Amino acid sequence: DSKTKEEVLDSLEPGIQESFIKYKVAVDPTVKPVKKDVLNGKEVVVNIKDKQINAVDKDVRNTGVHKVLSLDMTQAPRDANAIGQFGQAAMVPSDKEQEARNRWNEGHFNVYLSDQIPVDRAIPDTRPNTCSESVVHDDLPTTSVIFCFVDEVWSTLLRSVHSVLNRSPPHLIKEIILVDDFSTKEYLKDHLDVYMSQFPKVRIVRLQERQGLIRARLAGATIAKGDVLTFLDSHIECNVGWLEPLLERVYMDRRKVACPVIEVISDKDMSYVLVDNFQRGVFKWPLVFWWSRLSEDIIKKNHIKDSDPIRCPIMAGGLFSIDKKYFYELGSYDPGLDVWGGENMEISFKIWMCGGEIEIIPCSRVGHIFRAANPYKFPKDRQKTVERNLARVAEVWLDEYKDLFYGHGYYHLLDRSVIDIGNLTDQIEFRKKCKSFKWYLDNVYPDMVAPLVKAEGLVFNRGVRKCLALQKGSLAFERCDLSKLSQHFNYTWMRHVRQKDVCVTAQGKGSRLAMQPCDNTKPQLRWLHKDSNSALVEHLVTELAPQRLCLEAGALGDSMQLKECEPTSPYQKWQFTHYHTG
Ligand code: UD2
Ligand code: MN
Repeated sequence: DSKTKEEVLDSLEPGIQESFIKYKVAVDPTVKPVKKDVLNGKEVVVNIKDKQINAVDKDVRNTGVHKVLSLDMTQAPRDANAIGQFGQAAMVPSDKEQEARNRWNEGHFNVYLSDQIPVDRAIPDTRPNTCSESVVHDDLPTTSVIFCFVDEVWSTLLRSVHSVLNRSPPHLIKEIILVDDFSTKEYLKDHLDVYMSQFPKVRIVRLQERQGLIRARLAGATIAKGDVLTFLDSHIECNVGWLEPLLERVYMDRRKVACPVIEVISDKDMSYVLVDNFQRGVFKWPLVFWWSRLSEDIIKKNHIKDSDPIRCPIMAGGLFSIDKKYFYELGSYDPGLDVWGGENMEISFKIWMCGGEIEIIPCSRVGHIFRAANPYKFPKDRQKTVERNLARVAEVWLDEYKDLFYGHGYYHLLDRSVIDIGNLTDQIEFRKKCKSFKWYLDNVYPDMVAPLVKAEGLVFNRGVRKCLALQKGSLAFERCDLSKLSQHFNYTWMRHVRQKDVCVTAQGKGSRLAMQPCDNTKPQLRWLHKDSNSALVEHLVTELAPQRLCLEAGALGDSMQLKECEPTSPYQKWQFTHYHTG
């Protein structure tokens, strides 16, 4: 019985687009052994140039592999007329608009519509066509699916759980663990237990105080019995065949961490929206998660198919499968991260730098409601919480590159009397086993621009047409000479004008310049210097110097001091030899 997917879909009753079908093939003719390789201790046959892409265990090939065409397991016919059915956009009737508006804040999406849509609605199968060629092993590991939530909307929580139950092969689901991170909503108490008691695989864990998503995930992981941990947000819908391709990657190599493509469930009309292929998760400074599409050049040059796994420098955070033992070998998450944010950076750097890989698997797709705001309260200030988490990650993982993090608007985090980032001893100890951040940039995210300094070289003054030089510990002007190291300065992310470990400093108007040991926490050592065009060094506004002052060369070229800024004065224009953009 090997019908094509199209034939199967054609034969279905109207109104049922999905049904449980699994294709078994004795030997898949599309898999052509090319070379033998040893992956993870197993001998495998690799059928495509790159072993990353598709490998099938030799023995399993002979005994039978199956195509990932496991469609929806729900056999019951669906109400084709229900709103939002098949992932279509739903509309709020005009007499319900006020109600819909009122309920928006319960989840920061259209909660009214979500409640009208069947909890087991069908959604379009958005997998690339080439996914029907891919095969998975018959003996995949089992997984524990972990949802943690705080005050999640009832209908979205249920839809998330149903989508896992309905669209995953039962033998691969060890259990579904719901970790309630101290929700306050009544319906999440007794009701949830009663509702979920019809599904023996669902376990509910209740935290006795608010832990935040990081420690809530850890609480779920601790009790998980599956071979693999699969973390999901609590407002998602897993698409057909989502699980097998993730587990396949972990099976191929237990250090692979597999993420589905995250598709969009519209917060406004709840429609299921297909996303663009070839997206990677990356970061921008200061550690902001970002999507970046592979360039057409790279896709062409490497003959990347739309179903090929994509190496991913940073995971979005919410949805991934990881071998349970490997998760603990990695030291799991830093448990000192609070509530929300930064843990995706932490685990991503950790995975890559300590010997693993993160991949986005295009044949696995999960919809997620992206919300414009967090629908739950932060126990402390939201911004401070996230900044503190990021500072912990930067301190542990970024090495000398942490200046780029702080230098993108986070100078205030350097003052530890203002922000206590907590103890990092364990994290720093673990990190010693891993590769450097420079290695990560060079090998995992080479298109990232991360210059260690903003500008460097000679510091030329346009007025006196001379360069700064350090003579016996004090600053002077000299005829510019690139060969003289005493004329070389860096302009750093800390906004220091520095030579080795001494920094140019000034104390208020009219004061003479001096050199002081560099110290990242001292704001008075910072200078603002935009670029070579507006080339000008201004003293930062500080408590000592509330008015912004500019460094001016004396007309004779024998002195320099802080003066009121005059944007047109060439004596206040300073230019470094070389500027880095990034
Ligand atoms: C993204 C991730 C999210 C997480 C976050 C950074 C996706 C789709 N989502 O933001 O998983 O990595 O970035 O931290 O990649 N929750 C708790 N306790 C809390 C706060 C949240 O249990 O104190 C739950 C929440 O109910 C949800 C999950 O954690 O199920 C993620 O939170 P979110 O949906 O607000 O995060 P999101 O999607 O904005
Ligand atoms: Mn989310």
